[in-house]
Amino acid sequence: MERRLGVPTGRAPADAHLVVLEERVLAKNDALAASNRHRLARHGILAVNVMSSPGAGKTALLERAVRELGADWPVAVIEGDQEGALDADRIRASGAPVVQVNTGDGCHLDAEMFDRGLSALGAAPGTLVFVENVGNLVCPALFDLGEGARVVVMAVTEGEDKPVKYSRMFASADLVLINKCDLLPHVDFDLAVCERRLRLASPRAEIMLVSARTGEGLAAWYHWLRHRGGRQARASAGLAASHDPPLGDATRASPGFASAVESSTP
Ligand SMILES: Nc1nc2c(ncn2[C@@H]2O[C@H](COP(=O)(O)OP(=O)(O)OP(=O)(O)O)[C@@H](O)[C@H]2O)c(=O)[nH]1
Ligand SMILES: [Mg+2]
Repeated sequence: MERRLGVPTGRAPADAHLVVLEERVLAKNDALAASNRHRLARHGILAVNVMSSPGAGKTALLERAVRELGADWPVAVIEGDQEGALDADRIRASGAPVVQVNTGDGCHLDAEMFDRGLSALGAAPGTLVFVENVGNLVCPALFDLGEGARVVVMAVTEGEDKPVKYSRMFASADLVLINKCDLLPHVDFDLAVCERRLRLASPRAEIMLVSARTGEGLAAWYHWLRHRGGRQARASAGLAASHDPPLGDATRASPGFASAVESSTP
């Protein structure tokens, strides 16, 4: 795959203000993402890439999902942060196996980091794997990990303009969760305007209003996940996972396990 990147320069020719660079960097990522997707399908693992700006509530939503889905569906998490393991600690405390991937200078997870995270996680077939991407609404939109679903979280505290300003992120979503709805009475947020803008930015995404604090709307999000998980399981049923190498060291995938995968990105 080829993508084009417009880069402003100080010495553009008279007839152009942009030099168009043909970017093939992402081609390698896309090939590895396709391999990840195939591998996950063969193992009936649903991987959900959760993206948002910093603080929209990704970890809070995942903490609840671990507790509320984990009783009858194995849940594991790959945490992406530039540094530290605070979110991994929170997920571990909620009872799920977790791997922390630190991206260093990088502002997103890529397919190679996801691949390494999966191997370290050693998730059993049928597991629901959440990937909490690095908090920002720009770079993660560009990088396919090979996930089965992309979920974008936005909070009512961020304003209803985000789908317009970061349309690429919202266009890539299968589902948009509008979080912190418990704060609606206290903020200047026009839900109708936001939904109209979301519809334009991501016509195919489902939209759900939720609160990780009160639990409002979460049943619909869990229903959506179960539907996706069932679809993944049916798709993998005809594939012979037994001939695949295991996803990693499954003996390490016990609740509470955390490991750090350091990644250096250019
Ligand atoms: N009132 C309210 N607060 C929430 C809700 N969800 C999350 N928060 C709070 O928002 C803050 C940020 O939540 P996190 O879950 O850490 O956000 P995040 O998206 O994981 O942040 P990064 O990992 O830094 O990108 C915390 O103080 C949460 O308690 C919610 O639904 N309602
Ligand atoms: Mg977080």
